[in-house]
Amino acid sequence: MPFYKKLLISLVFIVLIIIAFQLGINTGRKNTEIVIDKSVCEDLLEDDKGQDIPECDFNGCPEYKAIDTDGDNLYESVVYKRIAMTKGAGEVRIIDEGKVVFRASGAQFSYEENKDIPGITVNYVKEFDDTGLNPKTWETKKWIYLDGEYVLANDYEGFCEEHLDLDSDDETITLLEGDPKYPDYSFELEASKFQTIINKAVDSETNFAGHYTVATWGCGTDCFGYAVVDLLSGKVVTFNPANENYNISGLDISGRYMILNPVMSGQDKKYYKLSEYRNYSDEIVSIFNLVCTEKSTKDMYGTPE
Ligand SMILES: [Ca+2]
Ligand SMILES: [Ca+2]
Repeated sequence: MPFYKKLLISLVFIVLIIIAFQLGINTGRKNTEIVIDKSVCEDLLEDDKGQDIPECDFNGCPEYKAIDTDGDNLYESVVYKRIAMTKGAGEVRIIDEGKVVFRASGAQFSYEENKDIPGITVNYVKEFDDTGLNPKTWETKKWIYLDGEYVLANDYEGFCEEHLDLDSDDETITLLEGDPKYPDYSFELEASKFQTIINKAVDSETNFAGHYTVATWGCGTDCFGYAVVDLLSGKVVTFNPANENYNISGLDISGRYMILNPVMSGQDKKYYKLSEYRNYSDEIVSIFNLVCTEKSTKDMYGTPE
């Protein structure tokens, strides 16, 4: 038999083996297929916040990421685990100080860190077509960390007020006693351009969260910049030179929230919170975070006629 014929026969043989092998695997897979309970997609946050930390199994090993999902400047462990071989079913859990504090799962599941606010965003298939194989509709859910729990962000007006404790006097607030400290502008280079305005605000008195002052300046129509200064330490906690189409409200000496009100509907109304914690050297560290947003439905100047 000529060599090329032998080669051809061998090749055909190899191809047959591969096909047979593939068929075998597929049949095997069918038998071990895990059916995804689609109801988990409807209510992503399960009631039993089980303490189980995922382990390696038949579907693979968990993947860990360190992300600050609650805005406390410490990392939580975000664990992604494939929960079935089919339809890309996966689950994500947030583990904070050894406890599972959040779980979400679904088909074709993926997650990402929220870019603007502490929390997590998940994407998954909401519905499959009639064959049950092809995605028909997708859903994205943005969870934000608010007052100790992960809540689903909704864009209705009043959402933030519902979830934040805006009115009550905060007993953890320390009032400034004695003279305020001025910022050392050799460390606060950006803010140094506005030092005349900032120093004037430091002079005038504390207007925010007990021992802070918020200095503001204009930058055009419906535009303002601000700096938050800790009068105990002289530190500039945050500095933002220009916010276009916003004005400021909510500043209170006995409150920790600052609100940025949009001028136009469709913009986000933003709630910032000033929190404090003690670091390992027992120093007070101040953090100023965006903690809640909601879509504004009103134009500040009314709808143009
Ligand atoms: Ca954290
Ligand atoms: Ca934490």
